[in-house]
Amino acid sequence: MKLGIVGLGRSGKTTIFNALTRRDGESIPPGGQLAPVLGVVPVPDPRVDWLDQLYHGRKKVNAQVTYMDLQGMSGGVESRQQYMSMLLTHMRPMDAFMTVVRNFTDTVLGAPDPQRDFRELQDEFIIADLATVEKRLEKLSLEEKKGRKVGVEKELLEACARLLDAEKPLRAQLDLTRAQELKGFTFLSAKPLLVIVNNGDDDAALPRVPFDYAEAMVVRGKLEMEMAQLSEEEAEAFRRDFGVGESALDRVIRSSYALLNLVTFFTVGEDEVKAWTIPAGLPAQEAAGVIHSDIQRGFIRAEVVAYDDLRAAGDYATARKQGTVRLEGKTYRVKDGDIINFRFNV
Ligand SMILES: Nc1nc2c(ncn2[C@@H]2O[C@H](COP(=O)(O)OP(=O)(O)O)[C@@H](O)[C@H]2O)c(=O)[nH]1
Ligand SMILES: [Mg+2]
Repeated sequence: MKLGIVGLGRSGKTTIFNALTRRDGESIPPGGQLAPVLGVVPVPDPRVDWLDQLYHGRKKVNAQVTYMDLQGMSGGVESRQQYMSMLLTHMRPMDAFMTVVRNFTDTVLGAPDPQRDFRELQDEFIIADLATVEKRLEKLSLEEKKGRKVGVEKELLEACARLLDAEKPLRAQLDLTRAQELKGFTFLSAKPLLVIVNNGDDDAALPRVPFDYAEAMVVRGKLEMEMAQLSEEEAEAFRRDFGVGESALDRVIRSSYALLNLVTFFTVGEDEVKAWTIPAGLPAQEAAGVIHSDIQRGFIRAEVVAYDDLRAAGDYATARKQGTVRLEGKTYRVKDGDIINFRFNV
């Protein structure tokens, strides 16, 4: 899963990136240009830990999340134009965006207004998409004049334009951009959006303002970054003192899975216990393809046991005796927590 961290200058993007990826400082590329910085973190999952204990001696491979931040203007406010053009270039391949909005008083920018900042960024995405749509529509009407049939794509794009003209993100009507004819576009305002409200150190409340067509959660960025630098025990004490429950990393990842409608399944191989991330409802044969195209092509059956059933049984042999290990076919929809042994033939 790839999450792009976006937001206005000094909203705390780099601070939150550092908290999530346990880094300190900012990467300053030569020439003072903005550059994408990637951080890869394992998805914390107690189920992988338990499986790892059951099958000890094997390698434990958690699912991974990649975060992207644009860095290079430490402490300064990036020029809006430069930032947006970098964002368009680098953020398009991301699965979803995390928009950081400032909700603390800044020494340079003053009092916060999270709703205004959110709206401003949302508008940038809407304007960028509108430009894409209009350019394509112009091209299509030229082709139409030459006699090509452009009907469905044109209608869909016109519907997009109406939505965007009304200052609504394409997320507001997802079936539009999911249509086959529009698959080739990567519209920014169609990507799922998690709003990270970056609060000051002593405020844990979510501001009571609407963030249209997005999910919102509070992260105390500076506090979390400081915590991420501590040892496990120190962080525990710190969390208690500040009334912080789960770490931001855990909460952000969980919200992102929910937002993107993702689930995790597990495989136990000869040498490793591994977690895989897939869209909810994916058929078993396609889930197999996430591991290897050979397994998808030569798919015969999936031997499946639910994590909770295996956990209750204690081990695989007992689960089998209890009848909770099942054989499933190609179209079985993989569920969160399934432990799967694919049988295939190539
Ligand atoms: N008080 C406070 N300051 C923060 C918080 N998060 C970031 N800052 C400060 O705001 C400034 C900009 O943060 P930075 O992460 O560089 O923002 P970016 O431009 O969005 O990457 C820095 O001086 C941070 O120390 C926070 O949660 N609380
Ligand atoms: Mg930054």
